[in-house]
Amino acid sequence: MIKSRLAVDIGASSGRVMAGWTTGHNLELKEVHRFKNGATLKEGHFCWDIDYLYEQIKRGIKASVEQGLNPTSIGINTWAVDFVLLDEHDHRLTEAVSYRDARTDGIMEDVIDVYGKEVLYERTGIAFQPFNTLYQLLAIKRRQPDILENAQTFLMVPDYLHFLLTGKKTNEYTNATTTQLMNAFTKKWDEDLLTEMGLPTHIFQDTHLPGTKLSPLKADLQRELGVSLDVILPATHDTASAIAAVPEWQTSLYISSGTWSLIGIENPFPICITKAMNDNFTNEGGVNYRFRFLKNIMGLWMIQEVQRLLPDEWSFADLAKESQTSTYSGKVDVDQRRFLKPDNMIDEIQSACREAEQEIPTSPGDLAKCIYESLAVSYEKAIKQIEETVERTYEQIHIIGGGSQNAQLNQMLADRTGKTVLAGPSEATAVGNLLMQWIAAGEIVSLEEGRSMIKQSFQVEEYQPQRSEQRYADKV
Ligand code: LFR
Repeated sequence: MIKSRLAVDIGASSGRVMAGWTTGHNLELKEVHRFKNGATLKEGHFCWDIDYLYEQIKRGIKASVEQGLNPTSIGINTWAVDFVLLDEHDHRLTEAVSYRDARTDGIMEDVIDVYGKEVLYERTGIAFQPFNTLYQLLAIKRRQPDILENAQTFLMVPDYLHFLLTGKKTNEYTNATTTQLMNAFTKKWDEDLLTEMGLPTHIFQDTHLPGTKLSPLKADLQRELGVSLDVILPATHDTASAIAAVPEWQTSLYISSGTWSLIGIENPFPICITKAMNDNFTNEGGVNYRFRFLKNIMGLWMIQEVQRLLPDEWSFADLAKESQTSTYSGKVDVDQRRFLKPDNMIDEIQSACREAEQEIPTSPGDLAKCIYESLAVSYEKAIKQIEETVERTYEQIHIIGGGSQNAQLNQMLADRTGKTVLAGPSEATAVGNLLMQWIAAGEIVSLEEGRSMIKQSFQVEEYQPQRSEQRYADKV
């Protein structure tokens, strides 16, 4: 009889509940429920519908029971940085506002003016992104100080969903590091920093590591869902879970490819030198206290937005296919802030091309080609920065996540960099989430064992560079 564990993996555009189980040396995975996600405007702010997400999680649990998968534990991961604040009765004082909301506009710049970048980077190791939790909390402090005064509890999105399931409050470590409020060396909340920023220290919970058994489901939920499950903390930051599933951490660069492209390496310590700060690389906390030295690149968000705006229904596969025959050759700098939440992504790309006196992409194929090529240029630049910083070169790039299925982009990257590109598994985040549950339960002994089981259980496609003369050819 199968005994499974459930990974809830919620991304910016969709969520899924995946059941996983081990069979000897193999790992098995089955999708039991999939649902849409997205931020919508509520009283002038882009917010996630957290109650809807909670309902979808419950549906997924029910579906796994109905499908005879006998779930025994569950863990939730989502994107990073976003949170809710609770009052003394544990009622929400805030919506789960999206990191793409404009409430943080200008705040990071103000903080940098006052404190300088070095102080923050040397302590937290976290890259300067306008949407970091630090700036979101300061936005609340500036515009709604009463909310912060009444807040008793700070929970990040997966922490809050775990709280709804169990009644237990915790801040999971990997996600907490993305706030830019944790000290990368003590691996605890940086209370001095919080005080300097005028933020209350009492709202933060003790941090717990991935693999911690949080609690069984609340009794009323057990009755409602007809199952008793343990909640085991995975790496609740999706990128931390995804990278936990990359087998060759010492020999390979990785790209976690989804709404964002996260490109980097795994490291035993944070790299907080000036070059890394100037290149805007981050050092996010990973499983086993490893660090992800990586850069956020705008990612497939750009194509998701283009697809949403196109008058006809285009699948991502169709867009990729169409781009293959496109002769368009213009590129945009995808790392510009203008692409974070433009009113209209197609207009924004076209304006960027116009400003750079390039041909304007108009057809879906040209737009897709422009995005893929521009992403590949940005990947290549980030790879050079990593190799310069750590003073070594890497022979291969391992792409995981939904975007690893984009053969077009994978080949483009192999051709541009001259490196071998390995692609898959596309469900790395769910697998990494499950890995920490299996380790906590003693079904898998260590991260290393888990990673080698992943290697033999999931198919990985290989792309070899084909057009070497193109390497490092054009720059944006
Ligand atoms: C990817 C991700 C990135 C984070 C961004 C915003 O889904 O978690 O790691 O920088 O979303 O939270």
